[in-house]
Formats: sequence, C-alpha cells, structure tokens
Amino acid sequence: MTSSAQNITEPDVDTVVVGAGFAGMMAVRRLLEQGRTVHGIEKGGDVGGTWYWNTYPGLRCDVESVEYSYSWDEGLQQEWVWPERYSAQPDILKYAQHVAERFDLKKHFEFNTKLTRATFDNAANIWTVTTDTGNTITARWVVMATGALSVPKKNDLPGAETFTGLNLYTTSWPKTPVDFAGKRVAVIGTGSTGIQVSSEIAKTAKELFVLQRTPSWSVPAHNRPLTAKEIADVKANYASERLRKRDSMDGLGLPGTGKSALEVTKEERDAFYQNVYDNMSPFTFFGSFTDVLVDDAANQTISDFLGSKVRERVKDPAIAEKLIPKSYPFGTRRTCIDTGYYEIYNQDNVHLVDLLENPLKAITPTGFMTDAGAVDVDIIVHATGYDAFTGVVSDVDIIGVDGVNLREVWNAGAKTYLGTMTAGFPNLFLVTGPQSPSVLSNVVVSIEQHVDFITDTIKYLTDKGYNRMEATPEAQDAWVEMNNGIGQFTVHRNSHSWYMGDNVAGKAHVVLPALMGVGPFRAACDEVAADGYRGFALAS
Ligand code: NA7
Repeated sequence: MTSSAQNITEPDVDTVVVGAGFAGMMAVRRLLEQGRTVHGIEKGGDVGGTWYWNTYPGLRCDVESVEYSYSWDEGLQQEWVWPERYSAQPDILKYAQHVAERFDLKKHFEFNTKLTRATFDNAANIWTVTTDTGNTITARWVVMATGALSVPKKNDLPGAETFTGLNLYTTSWPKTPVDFAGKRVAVIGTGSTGIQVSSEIAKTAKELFVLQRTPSWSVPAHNRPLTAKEIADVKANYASERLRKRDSMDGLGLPGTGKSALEVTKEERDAFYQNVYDNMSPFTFFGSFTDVLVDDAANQTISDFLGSKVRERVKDPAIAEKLIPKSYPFGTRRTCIDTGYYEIYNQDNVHLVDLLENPLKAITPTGFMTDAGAVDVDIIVHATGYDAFTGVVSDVDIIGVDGVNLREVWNAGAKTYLGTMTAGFPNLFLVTGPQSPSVLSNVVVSIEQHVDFITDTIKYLTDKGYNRMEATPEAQDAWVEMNNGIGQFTVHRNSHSWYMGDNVAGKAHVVLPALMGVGPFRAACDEVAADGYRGFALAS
C-alpha cells in the first residue's frame, strides 16, 4: 500500500490492527465479521504475540489453560484439548496457530513488519501508518493490539556490553535449544520469568547464580496433565462458566470467604490459605478475605502464611529469609507460580546472590561483580522485565492532533479513558491499555471485553455516520483520578513496581492497571456505550 496522506478523503482500509497476538487476532476476526477491510501488521514472523517471542525453557502461563483461551467461538472451545493444567509455551503457541488457521486470519497480517509511525490527519480524520518495510497505509481506525508486556525494559546493567560470554534474553530467546550442561550460568531477575527459567536451568547447569534484587512470592503450580473427565466437565459448562467469570473481579471467578481476615481465627484463616496453596490458582489469595487488599494487617496474614511455606521448602534458614519478600504488601507485585523453584536452593550447584546485601557493581567481560567479589560465568540470562503498558509507544512515533507525539504526552504519566483512548489521539484504540484491568486479570477475558467494546464502537460509529471519536480530557482525567483513588484505598498505595511504572528509570509513577476489577470495568464500558459514548467526542 502506498497512499499519500495528503488530501485524502477515503482511506486505503477501514481499520489497521497492530499486533497478531490474542488481541490482534480477535480484533481482526471481529472486524471481518462486520464486513470491514482490515490490514494487520505484526513485528514477529507469525501469530502468537508474547507466546511467539518468549520461548525460554520453563515458560508456562500462570492462568489455567482452560481459562487462558478464547470464549468467542463455541466450536473452538469445544474442539481444542489442553494437555495440561498450566500449559507450556509450545502448546499455547500451537493454540494460537490453530486459531489463526481455523479462522483464516494469517492472510490479513503483514508479518515481520513493525509500525514505526502513525500520523493523524485532523481534517480528513484518517491515520497514515508507516512501517519499517517502507510501506504506508491509510485507515479510518487504528487498533493497537500490542500487549501490555511486549517491549523489554532496556538493559540498564552497568558494563553489560563488556561481557564476552553468551548473553541470553528471555524476551527473545534463541529458537534452537540452549545446552546449559557443564556451564556456569547467571540469571538476573527473580520475577515470574526469572523464577521459571532458573528452575529449569538448575536441572543441568554446572553452577547457577540467581541474582535477586527483590524477591517475589511464589506458590507451587501443581501442574499436571488434565484428565478426560476434567476436560469433559469444563466443556459441558464452558458457556455458562465463561459468562460468570467475565463479570467477576479477576476474570477467573475465584472463591472467597466473604469475611475479614482479622475477624476469623488463625486456624480458620490458614485452613483457607492451605487449600488455596494446595489446590487453587494463586490469585485466589487476592479475594480470600474481604480486606486483604485494603488493610495492611489483613494483608500481612497472607505473607505470614506464605513465608512459613518458603521456610519449609528451603533447607538453609538464612537463604529462606532472603527469599521471603519483606519490603512490599502481598499482591502489589505479580504473584508467581513455580515448579520446584524454592527447592533449587537446596541443590549444591545453585547459589542465591542477594543484590540487596551485595549490590551489583557491574557486568564484567567474564561475569559479574558485586560488593562480595567477582564471579565468572559462561552465560548470562537476562530476565529483567518489561517497559509495561507504555513501552510500545516509547519506540514509535504516534502523532495525534496538532502534531503531538503520544510518547511525549505519556512521559508525564500514561492517561486514558476506559483504557481505550487517549485525548488528542482520535480514532486510535488501545486494547488492554493503561487504566484497564489487563495484567491484574485473566488477560484473555480482559482482551475479549476490550476487543468487543472497541469493535462494537467502530460499528456504532460507522452505522451512525461518524468518522471521528476522541476521549475528552475531562472524562480521561476523571477516569485516571478514580483509578489513582482506588490505588490510595488499597495496599497498592505504598507500592513500587512495574504496575506503577517504577521499574523503568525516569518513567512517571502512575497506577497503570485499572484496579476496579474486570466485571465493574465491563459495566463501566457498557454504561458509557449505552449513554451514547459519554465522555467521548463524536463527529462526522
Ligand atoms: P518482572 O516481574 O519485571 O521481573 C524482572 C526482574 O528483574 C525483577 O526481579 C527485577 O528486580 C529484576 N531486575 C530488573 N532490572 C534489574 C537490574 N538492573 N538489576 C538487578 N535486577 C534487575 O518481569 P518478568 O518478566 O519476570 O515478569 C513480567 C510478567 O510477565 C509477569 O508478571 C507475568 O505477568 C508475565 P526488581 O523487582 O526491579 O528489584
């Protein structure tokens, strides 16, 4: 496509969709169902999004597979069989491939193609989208289905470029297997990724050094193959259960006691926590008692329970204490699931390097150096996280009304209305954008809600003859203020994490995910739509 943005009145296509992950594939499908012309752009060589890029050993989803899957096609959910409770990356990628082929979606995407610039024509109400392949395409609407966790945090390790051994990045892992046998390996980072990859590498590496700055809470995945009966039961009730879950707080519909953690005895509390620990999603802890996410003392009861579990699992009491988070409330950083993570510290070949005790001074040509001295390694595995929510707009130019760059606007703190649109950027829709539940939910449920909202909106606008939609600054400010207000009401008020943008130097501290919950968020979106898209300015 080679249209020029000058003096155009009709775009090349109706909608450009950026990204071929779970969100992008569904958006394309929905728009095609409406009979629209759609052009998809995808940086990777195939569909799958995060499951295409992240192929490191040990990678599994932390949401059960029967739930981490689309609900929008009954035939699809009935025919697909998940092999395990928490599927490994290859199985999730296989599912993405199956969806793309079943609905013939691939032909609508230009792969190996990165969006570099999008410019809004304020008179024509048309976006001109430019890619790194040199193509330009114009569209009325742009849907950014680019994921909240898709751009790695820039490497900020001093001396990183001097290392002469093998650098591996979990976010762009080699497509051929890496052999760690006989190797001395350092893993930097102990978030969800670091925990998963360390647990795997510990099995074969000669020596493994896990560099931990902030410990994460992790509970056993209890992963296992699903039985035929479990699969049949899920399928028999899929439709009704999906409906129940999409109106829940977390998109998972997990059970809670409905009581205050401080009203019940320690025995009653711990019995509930033990059942969660042994059998349920770790996210059940969040709604286990009504006050654990708002009251510090109630929250501490979970940390006390989980701390005792770490002490049981790690033989050396000093190491166990280092692995127990003590600097933040439970739930204000991602809770992880693991398969034998804490037990690796009972192995002679695994060493915890506590960077709080001995800060990392530098990466050296042969390894790393802390205050405790130098360590030589053959391989460094970087599991240092993402520039969450805003990373995508940081390395492209999205130019809205009056030539303003979205990157500059968000520098002061990302702001949206309903997680969907930013004032000054008409006709540009974000899927699971800042101030939407996304990472604090079963993200597939949130993706489906958001894609439905966006594509229904595009249909509404077209049917009514509107060519332009934009969030008003007032509605946007009120939405962001409300979300920050909820943050102040919860244990997030004192937290510092990537949920708040704190992991990236210079990034503004703002509550990035919506804290109101998946069901209430859906209701808010539905109310706005029913009220003629209150808070958005519509124009022909
Ligand atoms: P996370 O959760 O952001 O974890 C990144 C880890 O890397 C975390 O332990 C960081 O410590 C550590 N890190 C980052 N930079 C450094 C430097 N410079 N020095 C030492 N340690 C560092 O990313 P993940 O990929 O594990 O997980 C992201 C999400 O993906 C996860 O929640 C799931 O939803 C899927 P810090 O906390 O900054 O002290």
